[in-house]
Amino acid sequence: MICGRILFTTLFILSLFVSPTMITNKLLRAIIMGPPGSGKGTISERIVKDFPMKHLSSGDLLRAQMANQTAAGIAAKKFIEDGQLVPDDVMVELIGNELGGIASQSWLLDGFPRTVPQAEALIEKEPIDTVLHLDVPFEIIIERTMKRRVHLGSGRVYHLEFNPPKVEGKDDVTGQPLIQRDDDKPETVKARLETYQRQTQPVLDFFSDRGVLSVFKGSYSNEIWPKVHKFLATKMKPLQYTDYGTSK
Ligand code: G5P
Ligand code: MG
Repeated sequence: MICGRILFTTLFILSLFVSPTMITNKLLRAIIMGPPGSGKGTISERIVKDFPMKHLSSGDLLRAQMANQTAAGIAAKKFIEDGQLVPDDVMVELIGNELGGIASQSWLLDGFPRTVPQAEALIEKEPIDTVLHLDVPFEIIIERTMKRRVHLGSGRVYHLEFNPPKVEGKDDVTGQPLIQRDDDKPETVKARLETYQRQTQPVLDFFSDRGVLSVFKGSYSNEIWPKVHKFLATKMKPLQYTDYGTSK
């Protein structure tokens, strides 16, 4: 009886030190989807600034593997340069390994899964809570990707007009050089859009059938961003809200 009281009192005192964030923030398993150049990287950078989540981009991961000339990077190079998808077995293993390393955190997967077999392999291992679909018209994408610049080390993404670096050609955080992606040539972007229609759009139906798909329609990231923030805030407690204005 006395032991029970001591235990109860101890638990009560401990509970006073647990913040509401710790109680309400269950781990969130989220995916962001959308055509090439739709703003997945841009919106993901914003999400991880305002929500306690880890961003994992399959494209950034592949570009790092190519730069380091790993076996996966060498296998992937030809497919990426042709605007085709890297084989499912390579991707499932690569992403599976990475997810293993961040299992204790909430995460946001960008660029994976991109085929129905990848989606099936993922949900066998991970329950997916929510899938954000950036539904951006194809017409505006080619111009966007031509003016894109990226920082290879971090995956930070810029645009010569929409989101220019503070110093031309240099990453804002590290000062290292920015590069233009090899697969951002207009003909490769066209091939990537076709690949998306053929192989990735069925993944949207896959998640819609499972009741976890939310669609965010719009032509500009600044138009889409407040809606994404509002939606995610219903799933987990935000750290803040960053306003990026209304520029297009
Ligand atoms: P990636 O790297 O996943 P994609 O094709 O899915 O490549 P991408 O090109 O990275 O997607 P994004 O992330 O959707 O596009 O868009 P972004 O970078 O944020 O924005 C594009 C540009 O537009 C930027 O310059 C940004 O600043 C600008 N921008 C954003 N919003 C606005 C706006 O409102 N206005 C304006 N004016 N500009 C804006 O995959 C690459 C390749 O890797 C392989 C495939 O070969 C793929 O093609 N791959 C896989 N293969 C098989 N399976 C997988 N799961 C694979 N994942 C990757
Ligand atoms: Mg991207």
